[in-house]
Amino acid sequence: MSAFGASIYALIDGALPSASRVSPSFDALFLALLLTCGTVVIGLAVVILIFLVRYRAGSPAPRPPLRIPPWKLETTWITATTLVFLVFFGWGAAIYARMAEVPDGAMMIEIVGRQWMWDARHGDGRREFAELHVPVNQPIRLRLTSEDVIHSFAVPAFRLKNDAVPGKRVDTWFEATKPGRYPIYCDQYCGTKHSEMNGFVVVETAERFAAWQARAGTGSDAATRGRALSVRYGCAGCHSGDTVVRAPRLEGIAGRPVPIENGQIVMADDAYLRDSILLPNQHVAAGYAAVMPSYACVVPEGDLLDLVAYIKSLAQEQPARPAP
Ligand code: HEC
Ligand SMILES: [Cu+2]
Repeated sequence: MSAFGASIYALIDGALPSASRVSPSFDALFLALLLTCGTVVIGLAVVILIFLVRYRAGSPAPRPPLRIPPWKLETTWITATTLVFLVFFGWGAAIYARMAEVPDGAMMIEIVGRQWMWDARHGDGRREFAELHVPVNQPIRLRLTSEDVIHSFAVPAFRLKNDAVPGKRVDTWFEATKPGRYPIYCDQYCGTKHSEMNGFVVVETAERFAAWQARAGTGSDAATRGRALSVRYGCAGCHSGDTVVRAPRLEGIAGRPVPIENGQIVMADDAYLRDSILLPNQHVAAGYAAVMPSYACVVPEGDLLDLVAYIKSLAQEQPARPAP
């Protein structure tokens, strides 16, 4: 690269660094589209200008009749442009597929969008607000959701942008390739302080990330918070066994098959636990009355993650479920 080319590149990289595994291929496509469209726009403008002057009314330029049949001309340009755009379509689809497929072994981080902050929860229960520490060269699976309205988690340096939708969990991923601090934005207008819903992804080397983990402590982990919440929301009142209401014990159900009302057996995975809290009448546990209230508009998304973590932490305990 020439010195001039290198400095142009440095300027662009300074304004918008390219710091993820997919960003070079994303940028190559973007540049190719820009060059193709730019060439067409400038080429057309030049031709229009030349024709304007050369064939102005009363100019002596010769105007011979067309020698090729018009249908040939039309078929040629329609075929040529279609082919060019099909190439871009295929190229874009290949990159999209790569961006949509989370690689195996990715580290899972849950992101909850909320008016107006980003709340990140690491696998070990650590929580961060408006900052997200990740190790370099490690694929990260982000599970996005929202507590209130639609937000969009965007990190331009990673060419990453994905909506966080209430009631849905959407997976996306990135792999940072350069240590540094990269801005996070909310890219979906979400109310008064939308423009302040920012943060930073802090990409660190493996050693510095480990040091950060040690410094940040384990904090109060998700399961501990969930235990406190299960008292606050009154779950324990029904589910702790020694109560008037007959409710199944929650020990030892997570990750195991559980019988439900219509004789079916379902796997008590994250989605089942979640649905049991939000839509308890969807799968009623076999042998129990459908008396559990729905917590759909009561438990915010962040608390739901903690409650599910708490029930999962009871997975190893003896199933204390009385025979129905
Ligand atoms: C009024 C009593 C009551 C309260 C309060 C209550 N539950 Fe339940 N829960 C039940 C009953 C009864 C069932 C079994 C019937 C059903 O599946 O709807 C149940 C089922 C469940 C299940 C499915 C268990 C299985 O074996 O399939 C889960 C998980 C659960 N509750 C979690 C919670 C959480 C978390 C809370 C608090 C946010 C909560 N419950 C609050 C009564 C209650
Ligand atoms: Cu937002």
